[in-house]
Amino acid sequence: MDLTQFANAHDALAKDVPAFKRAIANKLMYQIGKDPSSARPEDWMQAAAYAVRDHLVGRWMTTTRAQYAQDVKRVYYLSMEFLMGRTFGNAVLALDLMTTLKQALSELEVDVDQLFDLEPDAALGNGGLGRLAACFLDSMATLAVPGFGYGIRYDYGMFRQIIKDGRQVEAPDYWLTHGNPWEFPRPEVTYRVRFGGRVEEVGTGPTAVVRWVDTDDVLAMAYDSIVPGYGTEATNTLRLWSAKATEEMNLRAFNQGNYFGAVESKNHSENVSRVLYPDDSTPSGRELRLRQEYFFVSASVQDLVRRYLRTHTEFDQLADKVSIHLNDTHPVLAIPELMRVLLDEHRLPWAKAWALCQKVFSYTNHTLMHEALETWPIDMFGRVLPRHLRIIFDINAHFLGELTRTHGQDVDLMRRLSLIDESGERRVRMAYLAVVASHSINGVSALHSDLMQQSIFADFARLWPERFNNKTNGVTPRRWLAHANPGLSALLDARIGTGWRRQLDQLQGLKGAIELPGFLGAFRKVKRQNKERLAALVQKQLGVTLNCDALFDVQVKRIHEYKRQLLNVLHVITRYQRIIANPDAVWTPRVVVFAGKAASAYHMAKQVIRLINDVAAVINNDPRVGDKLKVAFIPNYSVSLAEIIIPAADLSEQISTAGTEASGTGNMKFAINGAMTIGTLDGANVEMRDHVGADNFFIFGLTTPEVADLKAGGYQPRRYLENDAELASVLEAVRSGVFSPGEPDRYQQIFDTLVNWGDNYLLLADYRSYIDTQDQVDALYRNADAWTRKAVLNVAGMGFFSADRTIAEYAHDIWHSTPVHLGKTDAA
Ligand code: 4GP
Repeated sequence: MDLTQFANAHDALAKDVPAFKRAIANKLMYQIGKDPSSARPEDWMQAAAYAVRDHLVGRWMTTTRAQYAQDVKRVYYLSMEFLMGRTFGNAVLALDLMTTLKQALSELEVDVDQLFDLEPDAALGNGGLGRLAACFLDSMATLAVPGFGYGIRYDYGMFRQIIKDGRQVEAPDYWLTHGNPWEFPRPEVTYRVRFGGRVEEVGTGPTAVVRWVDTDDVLAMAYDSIVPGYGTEATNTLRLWSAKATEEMNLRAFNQGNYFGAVESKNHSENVSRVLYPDDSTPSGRELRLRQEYFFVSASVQDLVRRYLRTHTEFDQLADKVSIHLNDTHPVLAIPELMRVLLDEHRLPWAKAWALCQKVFSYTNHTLMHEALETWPIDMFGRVLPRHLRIIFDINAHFLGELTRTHGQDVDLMRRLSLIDESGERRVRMAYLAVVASHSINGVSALHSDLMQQSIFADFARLWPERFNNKTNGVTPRRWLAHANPGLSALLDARIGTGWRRQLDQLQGLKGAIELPGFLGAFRKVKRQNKERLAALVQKQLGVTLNCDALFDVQVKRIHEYKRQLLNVLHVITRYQRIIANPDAVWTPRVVVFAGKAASAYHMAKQVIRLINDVAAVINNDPRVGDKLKVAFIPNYSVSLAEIIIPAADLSEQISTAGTEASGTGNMKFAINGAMTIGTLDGANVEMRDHVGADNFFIFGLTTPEVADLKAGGYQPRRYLENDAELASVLEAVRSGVFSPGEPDRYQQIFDTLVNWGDNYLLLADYRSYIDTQDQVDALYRNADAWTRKAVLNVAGMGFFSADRTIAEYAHDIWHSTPVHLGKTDAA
């Protein structure tokens, strides 16, 4: 069948409002089974989603066929997290269907914006790492890089955050209640994933066979969703695995008579894909997490090997046809799993299997936080994955043997580099396994890539300098500008054309627009409308009225000590005390917005949330303050909330202690939406400043080497308090219960952490510089044109931070993959 013609005919219908209307009504009746007269908005949403999805399917099949026909190299992006957010609006954008859809729905008397808001976020990720994976999928499709995302279809995504009496309460996020119209269940694509059991060796010497027996198995079933490219027919696939009990398990359930008990064990085996760990920096250390990791990489490796063998009989070309990218250490078990498949199932000799692995795998590190570097106790590992433990021991023996040949018997070096940490309870070092097996190891900003080579991987970087490289992160301009900020997009289209969606460098063109009459005013008007949109949300959710003339100062991200939301709070309190001391002075009104989730077991982060809410309650209700200062903590931060908050920001807070934030990507989203940044020289802030110009960036605080020097010299936070009366007064307010009058010692621990227990993240050291810089922010904001000019220059300078640029670098330098050709329908 000529798929292209069929798909093109279908696409032509997309612009045909009556046909589209019929399609939606058909879906409503025949797929959802609802009478239009009694359909709820949710039903319309699903019907419209199916009608839109149909238009992606032709592209999907065309792309898949082309990939097979050209026998292209495929890139498999393995990630525990894909923080996709909503799919609907993005699909409509990719298909350029908005006008048709709106018209069709309005003729059916349905409001399209309301429909978009009904879609639950696919919150299958915690924060930066998971959202980066989602941006990368978008860019891979847009660049026609043949890519597959592989991950877990968690039943419960990131928890829903409720703020109760100022405190974070976690509620489950069952995002699949109404079904997911964007996914295709594939019961026929199911793999057996084995756990436990034991390893037996049959025979000796080269013909010996290793068998993994008496295992406890679970099935991994595929659910596919289409990842549309923008301005191209190319699409990719996100394949997520869901656990199902095996047939034996089901039969046992039936035969044993103990139906409930048996169903319980079935449930137990299916638990492996039940819930995302709400933790972005500390491995839970729990066995279930290890099982989750193995579950999804095993299914993915089996699947990609099967796909390779559909068109090849030998493994010789594996590395020419397959790249497997490890998004942090969570998928590193893919290495021993591929070894197992090659050795045990396909009987390849060790050397050949290992050489293939080293060509196939590449690895990205996303954090230097020590507690986030996964290691697994040998005992537990051996119990859950006995075969893989043997393989890892063998990899280690080969590696250390080679090291001895090249470096002599350096026992200390071997101890430092071994894949097994022998310093206490023996543990497998997953990051080291990734480094030893991968041909490329990259960090996510220039600074982070350097630090990674100087700290956690220093010995390896000396051993194999050629493997280490940097790939500075980026974000997709489709979701984060075209979709999230229609006002600014329209202004850009009018001034520099529409090409920026695929060529973000074209934002440079804005520099010429600055002096055009009316441009700065038009830019401000867009910002103002975005602020009104956010203010309406805050009014509705928190009952707090925001003054849209105020400077909107925003910090949204995971709550973590290193990200220093607490430093921001210290500034808020400083400002509050100044206003009270001098209410009639000229104030630049501010609205300070926070949002973000704390890991459920992270006590200090939760205390920070509580403090923010307590401070907000006092300030927002103090009549002496009025509109001069308002504080809002918006609950349940998510991708879709970010799409509203970020375009409304005037000021973006990127204030982590220098040397701790690997890159940041929120920082980029704010700047392309015309916010100025106040930040430290950390992560990608450094490169952003270079690109937008130091004059257009508020940098403060210690640099990474200064942080190291201060710590080495014996940092004494109390000194800063003693030398700064304003800081002392702010800390005293926190300590003495000004914001928690009902429980005056509620924040004693926060005070102690900063003053008496070492202030690990150097808030007190950076306080004065931060406050002084905030004063400069105020001064600039009072000059509307000067501010707007700089904000525009931020947008103009952000072209480099498109995820398209990042993915082009990965494709060229790491994956050596080329785009699939789809013929003449493809945009240039
Ligand atoms: C994050 C980093 O903290 C952030 O700086 C970076 O931008 C992001 O990865 C993407 O590279 N790390 C995580 C994590 O989210 O779980 O380690």
